[in-house]
Amino acid sequence: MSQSIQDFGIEKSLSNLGISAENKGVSSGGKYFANGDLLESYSPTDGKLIGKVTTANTADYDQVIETAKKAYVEFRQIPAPKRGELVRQFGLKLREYKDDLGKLVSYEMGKSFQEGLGEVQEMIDICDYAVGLSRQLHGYTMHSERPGHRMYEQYHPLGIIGIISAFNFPVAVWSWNTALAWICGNVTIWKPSEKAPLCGIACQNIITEVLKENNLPEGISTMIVGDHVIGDKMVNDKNVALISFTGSTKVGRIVGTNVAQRFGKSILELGGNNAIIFTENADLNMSIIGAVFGAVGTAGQRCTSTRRLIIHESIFEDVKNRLVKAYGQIKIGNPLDENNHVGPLIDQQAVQQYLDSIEKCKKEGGKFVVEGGVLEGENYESGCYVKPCIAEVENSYEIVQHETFAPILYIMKYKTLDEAIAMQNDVPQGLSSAIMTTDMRQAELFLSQNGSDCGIANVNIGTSGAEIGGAFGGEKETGGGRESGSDVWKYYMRRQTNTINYTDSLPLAQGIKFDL
Ligand code: UN1
Repeated sequence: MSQSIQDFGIEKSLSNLGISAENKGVSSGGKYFANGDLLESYSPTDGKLIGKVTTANTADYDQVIETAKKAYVEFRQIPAPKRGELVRQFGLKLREYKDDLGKLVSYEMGKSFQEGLGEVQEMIDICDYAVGLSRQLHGYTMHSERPGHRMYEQYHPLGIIGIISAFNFPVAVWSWNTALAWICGNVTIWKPSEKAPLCGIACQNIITEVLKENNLPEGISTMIVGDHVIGDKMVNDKNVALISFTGSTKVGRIVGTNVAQRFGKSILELGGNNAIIFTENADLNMSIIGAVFGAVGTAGQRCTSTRRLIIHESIFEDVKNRLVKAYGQIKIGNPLDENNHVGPLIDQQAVQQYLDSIEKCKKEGGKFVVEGGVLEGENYESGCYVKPCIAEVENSYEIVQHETFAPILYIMKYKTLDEAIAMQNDVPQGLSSAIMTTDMRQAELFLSQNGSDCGIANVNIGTSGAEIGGAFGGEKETGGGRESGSDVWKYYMRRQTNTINYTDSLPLAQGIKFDL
């Protein structure tokens, strides 16, 4: 019996979040406006139109920049702990809207409701983190080589921070950037994914409430739904001090180059090709759960999704059989229904890429031990539901070197741990990695300078599901950026070194004499 989407309360959530059938996609200065083309947002869950959004044209963009510039002059003068208070209140509002926003994420993007809630939880966590940090934007003091001199460093805001985010984390990535950017005294301009624009409008509505309640200018947080023309404008605009871009390596290469060209700053979060090494000492019960969640969670559309399993030859058959059994139990369907593990891919284009990758893999010699395919019939009308699949491959296959945003898991054998680590590292991307082992020598080798070359390296945990407190990001073609925890806040500020002479003479550094 097919359940209608109303049974999951989506209409009510949309109305609570201020989403209408027709929406304006630009919010700045306390009002919504937009004069560009019309964008329609369809749900991959049931193929239905959720709402329409008028996107920005270039004149709208210019207006957004002007509003943001004005707001910045005001906002940077508010003390950091007071800016933290804004973020604290935002975190409280997110708790109120958690259920509604989690549901919208699930409906518009297709991840399971549980994962939608998890994403909003990441937003709440980064707010809590940023509130504490707003009293800890520490700089060093140093001993000067000159007598009667004091030397220290301080951090100032950068200005306007541009955030261009992807469909797969349609709300959390914005908040990782904004929560830190705001406590640091910056204002933000967000271009949400064109594949999840209503999530953008919902978030903007929530922060607008907080800004209004505190009588703060809305230019602190502006949003602009637009296509690549607007993206290009942001990237090439010297008014935008830092661009935080999440997306493909292909687009990230262009973004990084263009921002560098104008000496802007960038944070790039690009593709991953994440592997888990299963050693002969792995605790298989927990390892299988980690691998399966990593591979099929968010239908394989996380940057951190597990794409490769590198398995010791002595346990290869056992692991393969357990995986086949586990995949047999996966329920695919409406992500709002909590009985299902896996929802749809984002759209038909993603389905085509999934099918093309399977085809390529087969051509290169891949042997599918769990077959893929597109689900059809009742409950799958959107045409975006696909079967998570597993292929036995060689790491060197061209398709294995490539990130496909879909639930395709590649498995391969190794003999020695050195060989496994070399395979793990032998891809262009460097985001996340993991080893499953109960042997501390193996674990420590994996974490050493001779081990994983990724930004994230885990032991006895899968590749996805990183916590807010750590720096998130990766090396090589993943782009080198870091977001959220640790000392990542420094990316959003400019460092200034100050030397103060409190004597009545002017000794020069390096012992230089300059007498007049
Ligand atoms: C992403 O896929 O772009 O580690 C981010 C995770 C999440 C973030 C993923 N915390 O899986």
